[in-house]
Amino acid sequence: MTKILVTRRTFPEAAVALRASGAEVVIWEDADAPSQADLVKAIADVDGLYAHITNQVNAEVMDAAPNLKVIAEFGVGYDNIEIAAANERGIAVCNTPGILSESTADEAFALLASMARRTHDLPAMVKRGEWGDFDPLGYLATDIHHKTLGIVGMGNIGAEMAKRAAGFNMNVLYFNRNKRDEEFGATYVDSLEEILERSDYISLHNPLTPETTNMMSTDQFKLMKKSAILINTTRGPVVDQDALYEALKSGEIAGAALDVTVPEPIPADHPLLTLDNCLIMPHVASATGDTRMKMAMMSVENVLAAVAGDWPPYCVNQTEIAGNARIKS
Ligand code: 8YV
Repeated sequence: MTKILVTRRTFPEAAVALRASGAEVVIWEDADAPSQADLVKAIADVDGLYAHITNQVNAEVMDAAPNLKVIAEFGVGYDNIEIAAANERGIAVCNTPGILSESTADEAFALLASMARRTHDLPAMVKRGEWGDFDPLGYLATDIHHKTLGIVGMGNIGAEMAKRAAGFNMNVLYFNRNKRDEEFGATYVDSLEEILERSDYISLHNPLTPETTNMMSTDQFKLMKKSAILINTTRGPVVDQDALYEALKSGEIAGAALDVTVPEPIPADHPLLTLDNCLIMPHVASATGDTRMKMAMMSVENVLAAVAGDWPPYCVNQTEIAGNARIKS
């Protein structure tokens, strides 16, 4: 009998759809993710894995599952999956592109607005009874309108961020590996250095790769304006956090809002959490009820197609495994 493993709890609708296929469906119902050892044990006779960011799906996990045909990631980023190992073994890897772009850009823009207009720190002062008595020079914020937003990585999420910024009358620049032809209302600049120098806000939207690991470090913070604010909703390791702490503490840049950190969860005693000019969220950019439901149903679609022997609709390595795919009988 076909077996599907879901590594975290999911929406009842997703569970029902999986079970309606007739497959045996095992859902990891604990509030906590399985440990790597638990995953290796649970995956032994599994055909389809519905995976989450909380586990590394590496060669060891794949080798524990000789029948595994598909890894369907709940999310657009799949840097927790060892793609080369999946390619070697002919295992399809899928993700959930497109549907979470708007929610993610909503959160990125909310973080930008929060840092700009100080909704991240002033409410705490009010709670302490520090109203400020309309001091004309007190509690000054930074404008959003007519400031320059630099978008690093112009994929679907970056494009949604550009649309939001246009609605706020911002000037929008973008830097991407390739200049894109579409009209984003954004101006292409051809180096990371230039976009860092020219922007009041930098929002990161590029995937985590060996090239983008620690892409933002001491030298990059030095290039940014001292008044600039960094927004990171992509992956924690894109930012060198030690360098960020120094840059925020010394005033090299004015602020940072991070949805993603290293590690996740960030420990409660992490130095970044001591800074008033740093806002940290618990990796929730896609976490609205509607979007998470769409992500779950897309993951179900991917896993069910593959265990039935069809190419899953959102396969990221179809070309790479075309010759040795396990989903073709
Ligand atoms: C999710 C994400 O929060 O899609 C991604 O790449 O990081 C987020 O949407 C994450 O995958 C939750 O499992």
